[in-house]
Amino acid sequence: MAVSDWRKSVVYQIYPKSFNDTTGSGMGDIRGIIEKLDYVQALGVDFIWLTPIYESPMHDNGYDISDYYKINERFGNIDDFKTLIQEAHQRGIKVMLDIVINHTSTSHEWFVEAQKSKDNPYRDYYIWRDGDYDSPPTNWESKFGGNAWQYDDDSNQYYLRLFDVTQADLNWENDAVRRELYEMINYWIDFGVDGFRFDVINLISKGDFENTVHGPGKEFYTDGPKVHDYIHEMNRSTFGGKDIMTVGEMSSTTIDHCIKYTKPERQELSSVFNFHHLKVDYPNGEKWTSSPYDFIELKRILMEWQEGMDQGGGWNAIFWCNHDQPRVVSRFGSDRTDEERVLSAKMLAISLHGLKGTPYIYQGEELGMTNPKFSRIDQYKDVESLNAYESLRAKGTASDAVLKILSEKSRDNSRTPMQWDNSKNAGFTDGEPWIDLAPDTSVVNAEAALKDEESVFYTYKKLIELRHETDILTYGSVEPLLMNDQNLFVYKRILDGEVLTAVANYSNKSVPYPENISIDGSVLISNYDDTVDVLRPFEAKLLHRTE
Ligand code: TEU
Repeated sequence: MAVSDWRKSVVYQIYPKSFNDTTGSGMGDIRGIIEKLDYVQALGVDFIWLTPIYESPMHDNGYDISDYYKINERFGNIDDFKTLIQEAHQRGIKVMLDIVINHTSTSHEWFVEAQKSKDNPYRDYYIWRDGDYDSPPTNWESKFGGNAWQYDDDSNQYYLRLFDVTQADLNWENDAVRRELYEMINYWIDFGVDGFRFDVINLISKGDFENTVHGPGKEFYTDGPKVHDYIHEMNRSTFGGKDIMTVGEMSSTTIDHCIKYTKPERQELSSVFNFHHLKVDYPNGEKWTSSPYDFIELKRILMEWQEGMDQGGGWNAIFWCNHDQPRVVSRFGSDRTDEERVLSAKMLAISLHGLKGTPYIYQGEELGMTNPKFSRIDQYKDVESLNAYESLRAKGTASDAVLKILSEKSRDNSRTPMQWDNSKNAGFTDGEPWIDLAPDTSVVNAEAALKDEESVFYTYKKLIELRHETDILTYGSVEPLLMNDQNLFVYKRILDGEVLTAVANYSNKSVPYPENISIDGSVLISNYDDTVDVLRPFEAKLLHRTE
């Protein structure tokens, strides 16, 4: 379906490697996505976002691109992608590509050339600094562990890599780099894509390279000095003024910067992802721990961003899950019993989709897919998880304890294959899946969900319909309520004499309705059939009234 305003769009994220395999390779492919477009259409979303499908050695599952113009042959070819766009468009679904331009793979020909010598014309496409072996230029840390500078024997210099050693950061100071990247983006616009997700785009402008005094160094490249100039220039040189929706992935950013990134008159991006609300189970900022999440803090951060962006004229992307995060039902809901799984998955959906911004649904979230609870290290494939395992073991943490942490925090929790039906490998592949499936495929699968009117799938479908039809969900302002309540997440949306109230009980017990505020109106959606005088375990609803 075509929505009149892009701000009413809902996006479905596809992780191609784990979506649907048509060749028996054990990895998903583009033809597999085409095969499932009817399913995506049945859900009712406006866009699909594909994580990177370009040529890549896959050290970071495609976020290490070796050729921006070629399709990864594991996923298919350019004709398959053309067909995917056509078939999606026929169903009223737009296609969003993932653009990774903070770094390239070290297998990219630019880097291969750059590494040949200090005077190679491509040398300056990347960021090089002098330094002897064992004394890197700064103490900046890689997001995947270790120092962010990688030593190059031949030249006795270091190149910067904020992620894996095979992901070299591009030098955005170099005009030629920016021109090449804009040309590539224009190629994909001409090809027919409708939107872009820009990977870690707020890290492209690096600041003070001399600084070695402080800790990990984030402050020297996050929302760096020229980042807004670069993004504005990219907008003007590529998608600006066209019918293209964009979202920037913003690492450790601030509300002030995100207002700037998304305020329409600044001509930068349509919307932003920020991750602050997904760090509420990182005590003292430490991800690699096993720890309950802080509910009050979750509400505080979500509401701070809702109000801040709203008042500043910015635009959020709203989401619980993606390919870097654990499954939300296992994280903020409950997968203890199937009843709790279904109730809490619906509750989380309702509670999030009442917010202001562009909603994103990560493949399988609409089924209430859970973390797989892997118990062995050889089940993990993700470079970040494997590095974390090594580093925690080296610090003396017992293997069982590390495995427990990974089972809660690893990015592989959301990368297990999509569960299509109750057959072998959940219908994902006829071959050997590249990663193990979650164990609950007989209960949690798309075929069963489509047949069951009470499934999580239909809650998502209804929420998408509401987003399209109900203006207050798109445009209404946001008012937080009961911020210190230990169980309830309640907020209001307000627009021209209309009030929408979202109420959600995040606990698995019944709790009384709050006394001091009125929670009333007609029920737009709920995960229970009726209303009683308490809020039952994981009960959630959106209520609408006219003042
Ligand atoms: O992620 C950026 C990023 O910093 C995180 O989400 C990261 O995965 C997390 O902090 C690890 O704890 C993007 C992509 O989404 C991710 O898959 C890539 O690995 C990364 O960029 C590098 O391109």
